[in-house]
Amino acid sequence: MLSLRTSVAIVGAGPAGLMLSQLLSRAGVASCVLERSSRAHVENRVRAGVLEQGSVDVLCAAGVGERLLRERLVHHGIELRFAERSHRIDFDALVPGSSVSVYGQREVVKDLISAREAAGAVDRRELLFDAPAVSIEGLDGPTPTLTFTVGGELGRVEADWVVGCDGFHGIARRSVPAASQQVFERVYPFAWLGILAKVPPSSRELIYAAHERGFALHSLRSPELSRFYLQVPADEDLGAWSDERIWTELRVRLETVAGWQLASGAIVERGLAALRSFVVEPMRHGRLLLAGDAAHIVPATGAKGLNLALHDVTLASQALLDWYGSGSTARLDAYSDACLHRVWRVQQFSSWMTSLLHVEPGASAFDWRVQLAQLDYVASSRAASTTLAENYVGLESAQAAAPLEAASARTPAPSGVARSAANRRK
Ligand code: RFL
Ligand code: PHB
Repeated sequence: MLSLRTSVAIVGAGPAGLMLSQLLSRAGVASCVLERSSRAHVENRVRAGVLEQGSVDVLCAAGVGERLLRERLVHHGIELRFAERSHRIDFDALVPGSSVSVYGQREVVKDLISAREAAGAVDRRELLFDAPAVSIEGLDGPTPTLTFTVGGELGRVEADWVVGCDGFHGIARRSVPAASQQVFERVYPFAWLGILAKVPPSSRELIYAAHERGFALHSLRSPELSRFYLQVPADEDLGAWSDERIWTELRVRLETVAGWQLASGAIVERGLAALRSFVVEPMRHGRLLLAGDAAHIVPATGAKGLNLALHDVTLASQALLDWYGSGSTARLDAYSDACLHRVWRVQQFSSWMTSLLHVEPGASAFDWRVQLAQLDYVASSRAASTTLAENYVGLESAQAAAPLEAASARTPAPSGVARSAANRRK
C-alpha cells in the first residue's frame, strides 16, 4: 500500500482542484490532488469557453495568466438573435469598462497542470492521474483519510483537510450522510449537442439564438476554431446527427438575419451535455469542503459553471490559509454560506437565460409569443439589457465599474471574496 501524508487532500483535477492546489502551493501549503482520469483525458475535455474578468484576475494572481492574456479573445458584447432580428447586448455601454474573455477551459486546465508540473507536483506525487479516490473517512476527526487506487495498487492519503473538487459524479458529496445534506435540483427536458469545428468564426461575438425549433449558440475558441451548440431532446442519440444534419440545423436556427451566413468546416469534436440546475447545502461537513461542480451545477446557457468553481476555490484557499496561518476557523465556518450566496444568484441568472432562449417540449404557440415578447423587452429596455449584461460579465465587475459616487450607496458586496477583501482593509 502506498501511504502519503499531506496538508490538504484534493479530489479531482478539473479547474477547481488544480486551481486550489496552485493557490495553496503559492502560499507554501502542501496538497495532494488525486485524479481519476488520465492526464490526456483531463487536458482534452472540451467544455467551457467564457471567463468573467474576476476569473481572469484570479488566474493571473495565481501565476497562470500569461498565455491566457496573450491568447484570449476579449469580448465587449453578445448578440441575441430571435424573430429574424439581431440585438447586441453592449457590455461597455451598459456596464462601463466590462468585458468577458473567451478562452477554453481546456487551455485553463493545461496552464494549471503545466504550472503544477513546473513546481514539481507531479514528481513529488502531489498530483496523481489515473488515481481514483474510492473512499473518504474520518471527516469528523482531525485526520481525514482518502483511499485510492493507482496502477492496480491501493493507496492512502492522510490530511488535515479534504476538498471535494470531483465534479457532479464524484464521490466527495456522496461520502456525506444524505440526512446531513439538502439537495435542490431541476433537470431540464432538453440537452445540448456541442461541436468544435475547424472553421473561422462567422461572428466576432457570441450569438445566442432563440428559434421555434430550439436554441442555438455560436461561440468561438480562436481565429481558426468555432464552437456551436444546438438544443436537442434530453434523450437524444448522438448517432442520429450526421455532420450534414448538424450544419443544416445550425443554419436554420442561426441564418435568420438578412445577409448573414454561417461558414461550415470539419467537425473535430462532438458531444451531448445534459442541462441541470443542482445545489447541495451545506458545502462543508467537518473536515470536508465541497467546491465547483461537486456542489452545484448550472445550465450552461449563462456560461457560469467554471467561473463559480474558481470563486469557490478562491474562498476555500483563503479559509485554509487563515487556518494554517493563525488557526482561525472564521472563514472556514463562513465558507458554505459565502459560496452559496453567489451560487443562488448565478442559479437564478442561468435558469432565467435558459428559459428565455430554449423551447420547452410541448410549448404552445401562446408560450412562444410570450417568450418573443420577453426577448423583445430584453432587447428594447435598457434596464432589462443591463440586468442581462451585469449578470453575464459577473456581478463584481458590474460593481467595480459603477461610478464612484454610487459606491457609498451600494449594499455590502455579496460575495465572500469581496467581504474578505473589505475585512483585510479594516
Ligand atoms: P470538473 O471539471 O467536472 O472536474 C472534476 C474532476 O474530478 C475528477 N473525478 C475524480 N477524481 C478522483 N477520484 C474520483 N472519485 C473522481 N470523480 C471525479 C473528474 O475526472 C474530473 O477531472 O469539475 P470542476 O473542477 O468543479 O469544474 C467545473 C467546470 O468543469 C464546469 O462548471 C464548466 O465546464 C461548466 N461549463 C461552463 N462554465 C463556464 O463558466 N463557462 C462556460 O462557457 C461553460 N460552458 C460548461 C460549458 C459545461 C459544459 N458541459 C459539458 C457540462 C459548456 C458545456 C457543454
Ligand atoms: C462555450 O464556448 O463553450 C460556451 C459559451 C457560452 C455559453 C456556454 C458555452 O453560454
